Amino acid sequence: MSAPAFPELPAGFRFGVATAAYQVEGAHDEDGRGPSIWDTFSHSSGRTLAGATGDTACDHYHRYGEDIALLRGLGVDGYRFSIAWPRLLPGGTGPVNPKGLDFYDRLIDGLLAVGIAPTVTLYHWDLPQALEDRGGWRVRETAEAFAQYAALAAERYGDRVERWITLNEPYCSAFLGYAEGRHAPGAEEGRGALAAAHHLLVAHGLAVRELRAAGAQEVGIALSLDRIHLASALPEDRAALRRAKVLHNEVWTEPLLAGRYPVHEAETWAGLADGPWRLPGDLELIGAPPDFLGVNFYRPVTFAAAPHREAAPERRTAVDIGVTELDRYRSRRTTMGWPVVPDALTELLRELHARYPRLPPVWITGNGSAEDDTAGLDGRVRDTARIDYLADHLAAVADAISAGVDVRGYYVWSLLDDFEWTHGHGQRFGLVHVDHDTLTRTPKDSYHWYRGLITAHRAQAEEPAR
Ligand code: IFM
Repeated sequence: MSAPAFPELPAGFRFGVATAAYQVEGAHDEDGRGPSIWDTFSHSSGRTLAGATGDTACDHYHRYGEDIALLRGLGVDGYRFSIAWPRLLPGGTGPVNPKGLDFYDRLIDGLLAVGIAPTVTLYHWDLPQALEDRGGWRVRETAEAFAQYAALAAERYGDRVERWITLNEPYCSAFLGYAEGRHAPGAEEGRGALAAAHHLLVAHGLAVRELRAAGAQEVGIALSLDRIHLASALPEDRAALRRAKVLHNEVWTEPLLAGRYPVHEAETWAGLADGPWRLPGDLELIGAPPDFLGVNFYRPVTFAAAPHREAAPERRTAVDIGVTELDRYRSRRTTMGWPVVPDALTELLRELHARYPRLPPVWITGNGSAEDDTAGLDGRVRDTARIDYLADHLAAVADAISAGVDVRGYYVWSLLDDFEWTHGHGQRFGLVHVDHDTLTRTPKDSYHWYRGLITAHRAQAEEPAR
């Protein structure tokens, strides 16, 4: 079978890959790193598939040199990784860990030495446990601690980092972490999750200020935004769609991109707009225009109206919004069970462009698929399904660009088969296969395909116009 055609993207379009600290680094208690909420959570019984933890993950902390060589071989323009907050500040605030600072110096310098621009995420879910013990994202002090951490990172690495992402997918931190309890810290609250959402936004605003004061080049945020399809034209399904859009997207996009809180339905969203956690000036802080918006996209969803399941009004704010997810897609599914519908990415980008006149340049900061990757007898991993997924989603990005959306670049999720949160080692997103016993890395066919795409794109961009 021949590989899909390379999508046509503008000359300056940039290609990268992404990872996150807890998913790849390992070395969880080495060189002074403090514990994070994900250490605590993954070590608690029954939280992850087969009790997997990120203790070793891909051992990137020790093998970063090998991983930089893989990145170089791939030919990417940029590498997106996250800094583990508890590696720099083991207690969240207070004494700095010099060995932690040194690790990211080595990583950044190693990338620059082979011509790869670092994109740094400051927070990819690994909150220092000490801060969770003092209230976590429910309390404003955590946002203030984040600002200090951002200032430290900016001061140390700001001269070498091209792009800063304050938070990765705050939806997961707030709602999976504090409402559904599926992610660390595993809390099942209603209003606590809304407070967390707000404090995450405040943390972003404060960090933007610190990063800019330190002269950071480009500052933005990575949101997991959903393309939500309407279940039917019934008024109750339309209302359900609105509620889902608020919870999944607009809690973030409205304050960040339009300087307003989302319009909510009084009953389900009581407390969202007027929670006591909101202070005068917060909206201005959060709404300071970012240099770019990071969009993470994997699949569309359809929500229909459903009766509330929860008795307590407290839980009707962030957990039970009276919707149910419909399984209506006929497309292929990844091993995560996610339907593969690339057009939904074009639709999402066009929707953002239409809704927000102040939409900054967009980067696709996470997109990829988990597949059932097994090596053949010759050791080769023929992951054609992933190649199709990536080709089709890049074509969807090209369509959005043709429709007028300013998309500057794309990071594949992920470089490596890593620790996939509650799924442990049960899902493989990497362009590079990782044997979780030996930690041996084997580039898959998709790695070679992506390299070919990048090479062809560069050659075309450099061709003199005829
Ligand atoms: O692995 C995650 C990542 O940490 C955040 N975005 C989605 C990925 C796949 O689930």
